[in-house]
Amino acid sequence: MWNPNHEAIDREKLATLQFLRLKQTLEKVYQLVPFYRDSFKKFGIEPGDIRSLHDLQKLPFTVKDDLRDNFPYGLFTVDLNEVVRIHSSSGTTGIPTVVGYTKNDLETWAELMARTLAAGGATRESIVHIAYGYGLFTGGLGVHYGAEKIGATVVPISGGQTKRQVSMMKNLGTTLLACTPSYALFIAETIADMDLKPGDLKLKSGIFGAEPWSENMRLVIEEKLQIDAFDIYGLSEIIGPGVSYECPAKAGLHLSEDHFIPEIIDSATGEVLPEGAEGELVITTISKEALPMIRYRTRDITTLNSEPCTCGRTHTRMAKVSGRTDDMIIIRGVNVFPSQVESILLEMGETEPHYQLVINRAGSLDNLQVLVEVSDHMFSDHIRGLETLENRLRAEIENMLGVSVDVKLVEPKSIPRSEGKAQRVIDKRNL
Ligand code: DLL
Repeated sequence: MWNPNHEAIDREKLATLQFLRLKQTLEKVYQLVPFYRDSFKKFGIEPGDIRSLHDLQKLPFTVKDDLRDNFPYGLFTVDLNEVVRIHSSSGTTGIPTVVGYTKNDLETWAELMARTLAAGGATRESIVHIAYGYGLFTGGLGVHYGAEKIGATVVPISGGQTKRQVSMMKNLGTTLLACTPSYALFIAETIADMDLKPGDLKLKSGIFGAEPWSENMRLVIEEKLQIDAFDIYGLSEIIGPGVSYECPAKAGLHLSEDHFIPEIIDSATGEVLPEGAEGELVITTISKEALPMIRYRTRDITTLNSEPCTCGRTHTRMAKVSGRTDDMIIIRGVNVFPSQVESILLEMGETEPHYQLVINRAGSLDNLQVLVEVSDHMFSDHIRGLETLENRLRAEIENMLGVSVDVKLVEPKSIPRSEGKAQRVIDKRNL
């Protein structure tokens, strides 16, 4: 554990610390950010009305559009002179959102990433290969500062040139890989293409995140790379990676509650749900200086569990994110998440772990097609076998999801590989 004093803090002490930090944050945003002052006033509330952690529920939510409306610096609580770093979130449409960090924010971020890396097996002896993108995306630099804080040896390679990445890992004796889970799969495939075996590398573990990946995908990555694979979660608006991370128990991601207060809400009504219920994760930051966020709606779907963990950390655990409220595909009234399809495909284990969902509209009916790759051997030898497999996959997916789908087995390597976040869904209805 990187910081037992905080990661294994007594939960009563934690609540006291959280309340203190929450009060300070609320006073600050109320005084310094017109947006917060106005939205609190609309709710008829002042920071002084928040008398317990439970009262947090009385405050209004903040959403991504609020950042866009106040672009670029409108929600900052400090003078720009105090801001030493800008990142930008990876949103695909409209005005981007920018986030800022003071010197202390960068220090907090490095601390949180040191916790994340240590939980994923990093020590001073580790050689950490960072294949998350460097730049405005928070993945590369976020992991970088945490790894340096631990004293590990950092290889800041960023994404791309995958064969070169493999050679570097082999030659440098890399022990820990940091990238998206989809890129980890691509790296595993490239290792095989180069006639190497996982055993030719010294990799021991990987910290993978920035996109949803199923439990079955973990097993595939662990098997193909012969490593221990850990899930790490975060979002730019809150700080970047480092919001929550898996420990060796791999029974949920510990969310650093000394810096963030999580809630789960019903995304349709906004109502706060009891512990254990699945819903949208909402986060309030309680230590951020440049850009505090009050009840930020992440759109990520998960559950919370504050029962003690076998690892000794006391911070609440969030379940692996199953998807985003805005990634949910509604096919003829049935809600489908790409990760559910992924889980079924990998569970059956007869295809390659590369897939894409394509949605078309024929007349007024939506049609979901699942493209999934098969092995070279299967594709060239067994036309009849392919049809039978397509039928079996279709039956299994339909049975689990309760909606009819088309399954199309496609040639090896025909689905684009990603170096960052994979594009799992192609929605042709809006084109
Ligand atoms: O993806 C930060 C990050 C970098 C996290 C590297 C982990 C590793 P954004 O680009 O702002 O930030 O995207 C945030 O990505 O709201 C989730 O929908 C998704 N996401 C991030 N981590 C996970 C994860 C970074 N472990 C958005 N599982 C979030 C599922 C994830 N989804």
